[in-house]
Amino acid sequence: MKQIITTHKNTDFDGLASAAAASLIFPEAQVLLPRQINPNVKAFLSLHKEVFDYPRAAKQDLRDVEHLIVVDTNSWRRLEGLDALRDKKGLSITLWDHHPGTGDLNPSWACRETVGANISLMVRTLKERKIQLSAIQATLFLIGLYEDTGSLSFPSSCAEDAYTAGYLLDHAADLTLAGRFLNPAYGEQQKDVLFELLKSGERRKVNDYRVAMGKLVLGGHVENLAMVVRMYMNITNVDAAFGLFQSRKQDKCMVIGRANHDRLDIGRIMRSMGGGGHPAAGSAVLRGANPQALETMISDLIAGNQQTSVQISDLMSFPVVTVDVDTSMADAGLVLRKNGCTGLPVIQDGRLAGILSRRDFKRLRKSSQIDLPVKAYMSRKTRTIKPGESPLKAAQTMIRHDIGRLPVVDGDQLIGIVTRSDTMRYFYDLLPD
Ligand SMILES: [Mn+2]
Repeated sequence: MKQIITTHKNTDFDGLASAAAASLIFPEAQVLLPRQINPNVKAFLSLHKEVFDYPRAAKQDLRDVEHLIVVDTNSWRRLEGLDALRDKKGLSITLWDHHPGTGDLNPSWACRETVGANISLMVRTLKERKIQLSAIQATLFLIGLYEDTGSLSFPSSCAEDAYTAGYLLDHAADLTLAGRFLNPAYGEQQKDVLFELLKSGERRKVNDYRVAMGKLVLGGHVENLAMVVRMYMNITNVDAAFGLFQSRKQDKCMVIGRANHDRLDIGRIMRSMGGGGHPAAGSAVLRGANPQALETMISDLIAGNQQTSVQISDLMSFPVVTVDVDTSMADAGLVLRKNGCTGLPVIQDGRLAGILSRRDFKRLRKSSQIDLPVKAYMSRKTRTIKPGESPLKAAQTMIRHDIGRLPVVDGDQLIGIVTRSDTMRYFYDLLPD
């Protein structure tokens, strides 16, 4: 065995697909997989044993290895059973990796780019070398691509990932088969946990967030609990859901959180509890913790979450240009033009009485009507927003009612205005360049 291809522990479909692609580029090389492989990947391998029959790295004799090909990881720590190669003299390493950072593999040749899935980088090389794909290979590659990019919907996906999907579909990748492996099995165990969460869980309001929390004692290991918590969140239609799973045998409690709200950061809540995650998803494992106390802790962390997030008061413009109900349409028109805006709040006795927009001028029939007061043409059904609400809420309100601006009202005082472009600028500033 002179050449070896390998990928990271807890091998996912992107890792397996990339290893299979590397073996098309280096037909002489032997693919060695780690022992730890994700359950759905294991299921795929056992179904396709005739095509992808790869031994595990742990039991191999590595003395003759001269060339190591690594895909979908850039660090030794994530490889398995290859420690003997770490300090081997004259070993050349070839690397394809889509993770950020340079890692510690020190390759002699590398293709490193942060695309959504590593398989996109592999397919680029296969295309350059005009290597043909079978339908089974194309299907495996597509599963890897879709798993790592959330079927091209994750923010990390890029144009090349989408072109790769097109290329693989052109080579007869099978979407029915892909769908079966992409949707992890929802079995009896998951069903029991979900029903128990629905039955015993509680819904509560923390600040303005709707939160569902369920506690459960588990007899043994249950796979895919995170998927169950996501379903629990969707069914109860809340902003965030938490599952607190106590182990019957060990004195530990696993907390899994999922959120569906732009102002809740589950990752931060979990980090405060010694775990981790990103804004929409996270988990933590706590020893010797009482689930009752954990519930209170999560509520307190959500309550404390509010101050740091962006509110309407951070986006709105003020002071607001307004007109009085008795202002003539002619003067209001001048104010609109002078300020380059498309609508104005209308004030009566210091309070918001309506909104006048450019559209309202189309209802002027005779030229003499330009002298009529604004109150004859303004719209009185005004949607408003409170300064403490979120940019997402503002965007939803504007989209639902097809309006371009929302007066910001505190009590009965008009304190600012937020426009469609203010909220759009906020959302687009969140996107990486
Ligand atoms: Mn990957």
